[in-house]
Amino acid sequence: AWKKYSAKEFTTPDEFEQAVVKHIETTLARSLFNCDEAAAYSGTALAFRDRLVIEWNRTQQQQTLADQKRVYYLSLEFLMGRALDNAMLNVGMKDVARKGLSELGFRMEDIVSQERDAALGNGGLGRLAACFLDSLATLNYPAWGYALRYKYGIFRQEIIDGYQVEVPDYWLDFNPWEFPRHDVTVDVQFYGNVRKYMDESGKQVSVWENGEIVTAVAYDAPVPGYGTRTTNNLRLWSSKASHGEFDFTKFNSGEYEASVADQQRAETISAVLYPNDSLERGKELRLKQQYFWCAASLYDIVRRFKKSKKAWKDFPNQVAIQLNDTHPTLAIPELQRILIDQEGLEWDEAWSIVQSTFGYTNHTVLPEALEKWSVPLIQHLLPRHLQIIYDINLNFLQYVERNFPKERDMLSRVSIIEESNPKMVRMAYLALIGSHKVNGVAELHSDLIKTTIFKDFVKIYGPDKFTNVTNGITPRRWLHQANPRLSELIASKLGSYDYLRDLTLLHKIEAYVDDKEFRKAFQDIKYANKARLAAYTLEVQGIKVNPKALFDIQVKRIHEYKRQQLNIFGVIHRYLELKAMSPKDRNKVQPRVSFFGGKAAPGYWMAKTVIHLINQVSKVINADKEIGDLLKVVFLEDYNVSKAEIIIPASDISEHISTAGTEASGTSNMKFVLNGGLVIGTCDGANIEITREVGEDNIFLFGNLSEDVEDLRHQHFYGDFKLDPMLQKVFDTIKSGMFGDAGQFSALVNSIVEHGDYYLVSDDFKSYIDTQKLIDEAYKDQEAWLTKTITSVSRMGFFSSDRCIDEYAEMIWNVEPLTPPKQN
Ligand code: 26Q
Repeated sequence: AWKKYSAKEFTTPDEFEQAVVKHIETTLARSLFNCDEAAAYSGTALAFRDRLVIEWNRTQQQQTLADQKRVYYLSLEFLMGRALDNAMLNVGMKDVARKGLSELGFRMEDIVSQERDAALGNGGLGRLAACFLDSLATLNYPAWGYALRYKYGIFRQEIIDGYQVEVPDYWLDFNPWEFPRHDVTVDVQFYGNVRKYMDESGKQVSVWENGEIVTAVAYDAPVPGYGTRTTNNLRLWSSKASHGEFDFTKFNSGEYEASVADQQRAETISAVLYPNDSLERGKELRLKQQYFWCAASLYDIVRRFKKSKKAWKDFPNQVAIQLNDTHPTLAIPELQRILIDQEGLEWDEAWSIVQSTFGYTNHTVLPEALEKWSVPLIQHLLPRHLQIIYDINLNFLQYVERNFPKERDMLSRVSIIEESNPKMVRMAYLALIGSHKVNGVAELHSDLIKTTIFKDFVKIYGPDKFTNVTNGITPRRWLHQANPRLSELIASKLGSYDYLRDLTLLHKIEAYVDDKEFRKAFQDIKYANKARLAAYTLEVQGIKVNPKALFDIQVKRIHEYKRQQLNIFGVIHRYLELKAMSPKDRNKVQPRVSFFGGKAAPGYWMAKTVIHLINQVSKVINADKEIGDLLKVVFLEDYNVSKAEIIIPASDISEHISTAGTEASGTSNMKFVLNGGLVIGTCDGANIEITREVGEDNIFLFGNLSEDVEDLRHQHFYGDFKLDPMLQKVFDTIKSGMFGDAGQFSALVNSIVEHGDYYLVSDDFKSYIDTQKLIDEAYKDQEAWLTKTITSVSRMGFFSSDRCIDEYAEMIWNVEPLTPPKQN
């Protein structure tokens, strides 16, 4: 019999060093004589990987034997960031490694920062999926993530002459965290035709045939939980030609080039993450990605279920599949297809299994962001699925007709098929109809989907199909890792790090809000974090900022609805006011640094214009000797997860200023407050629940309310539009050419002045400026400010993604945790 392998685990710095050296010399076949930081990173990662893998295998085996319901989180995006720091935290040997590395002559921070981000996502939705994986493992839920193994993650952003330039992000050079499973493959079909025939029993059978086959290869990555042995799996699919390297028939007949071309076409499917770009919508390759990933994942899930030899009606008791937005909606017709075409179930039985299996999370109410695919494209790429979608729609519309016979015009409104030219498949409707629960991601957002985009469906299915799960963030990465000193301070008062597993325990630090020593320590930490960001800003942007100034930060994807333009117009207004002051008055002004960061989708011109304006304004203001440290403007290039870990702990105030009703939740708002920063924000998304938790006195809210937005937009078009006079001055300044050729910014200015100011920048401008003044005043009273921040941190327990995952488990998935055995 085989002996069970037991990794010789390091427990001392010495043993750790041995493990590192072993990996450098044998796994990497490198000499120790030129061991640089990259090699030290590799050795360290591999040493920790060894320890993860043992628990990973154990967890998978336990989950297989336990035979209980599992969660499958289908997301085209997982914005994981770096893995080593997280692995060290969860394995619990970071201090040992720190000592060992130091004996080898390295600083931990330098080694950790050698790792490239796994940037397989655009922004909030992708990072949410990553936080969820962390919480699922930490809470011992048997859960898998499924996504694509993009060769290129989200592009890297460079700023050249003030303009964004996109650079490809090839991240797979050295990735110790993934394990290729060349034996786990799925053949996925595209194109072809559907043949119908009667079988012996007289039953109609459909066969999808003559298609083109692409093979999906599984790559797995371990997802360790914090303070538990549970290590879940993230499975990424990579595409390759179905015949392997070459089609030998083609190769032998001299069509060498054709055979290589086939191979490249197949590999293109998983080549690149799509940026969230309206110009890229509707591209065939994106639809191919979606189906490729859904088909491979479902095949894998079904294969696992079939091993249990259970009856099909048990499928929803074994499997919960969560759809992260509409991107995986094709999983619905795909499961229906598997059940009726391949497993021979009747339509109704299959459909009830499908509906019980899926849950759908919506992340937007913006109509232009709702996914639609043209019927001809689906017909061409997935002919059988189109038939099934039509049958789903027919059944659904018949149901609606029976139950609402008097509301004939509702039928066209709720139809999955939009009767446009060409016809379009409305993916959100298909996702909703094929799921048993639909959730929004913050209270306001969940209310809004019921009264706007899904209004008719509330009538059809009743309100219980709809629910809210307010987003959350993992305190492991967003407090402990990003802000180790604050984490340590909190632990010193609470007596342990238990609060990292139960964030509601944070409320106990409110008792220290008047404790002199605690306050001093808290303030020192904030200052050190600001100094760290200042050093970073000098190093990479070449801009010197004073850490004593008020740090005002807005970092997120650049989008008109998020209103970075409101922020930069506010900065220009501030500059004009400073310039108009006497030197004596200027001396009383609160110095401020306005930080911006975020990527614009490559084809989103207005967003790119906003970036350009920020950089032009930054150039002018930062060079103004008269203004000096009173105002600095910084655009932080290439905002990503690992940069967020430096930026977020350094804020005094952060901006979450979307037009009310447009930001589904926001999650960085939670991260900033948890790290001792305050928020200026609109009554939108999770800002509202943050206010409920921290108290109105501890947040700076401004602007029009969501219920007034429609009327205001109407007035802009049919009343006369009156531009805010302060904003008028800002526009006059831009037009004067102060920030370079004004023509470059005319589209941005005109979107407000001429084209109806859809995002209400002018309506909210005064309220925004007034609130910024309040902030300047409040910041002058440093003691009162500190009290606000400490109080806020202590009240943020609700926003842990652990709470969020428990709500999904209870209300949507009906799954239980699987506790690992005590260490043997
Ligand atoms: C769609 C079609 C083609 C190509 C790309 C896309 C695409 C990609 C990404 C569409 C949307 C996204 C990402 C959306 C997103 O990040 N939404 C955010 O989700 C967060 C988590 O729930 C919320 O906090 C934010 O409010 C929401 O904007």
